[in-house]
Amino acid sequence: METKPLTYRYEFEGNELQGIRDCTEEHGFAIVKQLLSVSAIERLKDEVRRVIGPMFQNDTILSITDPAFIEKSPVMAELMAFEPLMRIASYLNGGEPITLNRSAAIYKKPGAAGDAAKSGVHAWHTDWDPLEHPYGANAVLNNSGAASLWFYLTGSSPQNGGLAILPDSHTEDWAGPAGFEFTPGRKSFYRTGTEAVPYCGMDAPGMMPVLTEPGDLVIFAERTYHGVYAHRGTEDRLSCGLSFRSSARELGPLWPVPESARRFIEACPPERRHLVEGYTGFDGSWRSGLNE
Ligand SMILES: O=C(O)CCC(=O)C(=O)O
Ligand SMILES: [Fe+2]
Repeated sequence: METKPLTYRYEFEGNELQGIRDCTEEHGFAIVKQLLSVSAIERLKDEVRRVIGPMFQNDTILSITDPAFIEKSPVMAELMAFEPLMRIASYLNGGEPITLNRSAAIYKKPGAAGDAAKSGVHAWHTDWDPLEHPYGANAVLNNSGAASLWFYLTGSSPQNGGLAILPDSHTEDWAGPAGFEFTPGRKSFYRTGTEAVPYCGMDAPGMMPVLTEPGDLVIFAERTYHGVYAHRGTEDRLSCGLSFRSSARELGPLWPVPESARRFIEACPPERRHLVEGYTGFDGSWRSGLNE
C-alpha cells in the first residue's frame, strides 16, 4: 500500500479552532481528540443501541444506518448545546449563523465487510452527489457546503470496521487516486483496466486509516472520499454524526418537511431553536422535478 506519513498535523485539541478549520479546508479532514466525556460516549452508545437495535430483523443484516437519528435521540440533540462541539461547528462556518443540515447514526456488527450483502457502505465514495435531475435528498444536503462531524463511539481502526479517508480528495478538480478512473458522477473509482464498480480495496493510493478513540471527533469535508474497513472485531461498531450548514445557504427545491422533523423542531428548547429553524429532515423517497 502506498501510504506516506502525512507531513502536516491533522490531530487537534478542541480549542485549536484555527488549526481545525485550516486543516479541514486545506486537506479535507481533521481529527479532534477527546471531545466527549466517558459518560457522554456511553449515553450516545446507549441511544444508538436503543434506536437502531430493534431495526435488526434477522442475523443476516450486519449494518443499519438511520438517516434522521437526531430526531429520535434526545441525547444526540443535546449535542447542539455542547459548547466544545458547537464552537467548532460555528468556526468551520466562519462564525456565521448555522443550521442543522442532517444527522445519522450507524450500527455495524462484526462481520460487516466490503461488498458483502447488508453490510452498509464500505466501498470508496464521496457523500457528495451531483445535482442532476432526478436527484434525491442526499444530493441536496450534500451540496450545502457542510462538513460532516462524526463520533466513532467505539473507536475507528482497521480491525473494527473503521473509516479510512483520502486526504486532499475534497476539491472539485481532484484527479482521483493514481491508476484509477472515476465511476459515473465521480461517486467512486475503480482501478484502470478493471470492472467499473466502486472500489472496496483498502489499499487506495494515498489513503489514510482513521485511527481514533471513543470521544474523538472526525471531521471531513463534503467531497472527501472515504472507505470503510471490514469489521473483524468482536464489539458492535456504533457511530453517530451530524453536520451544520451556513444558514444563508439556499438549498433549492425541497421535500415537504416530514412530520417527524416538524415535531423535532417544535421540541427544541428556545435557546437552540435558531439551529433548527431551517432544518429540513430527510425524505429518502423524494426526487427532484417530480413534486414541485
Ligand atoms: O460506516 C461508515 O463509517 C461510513 C458510512 C458512509 O460513509 C456512508 O454511509 O456514507
Ligand atoms: Fe459516506
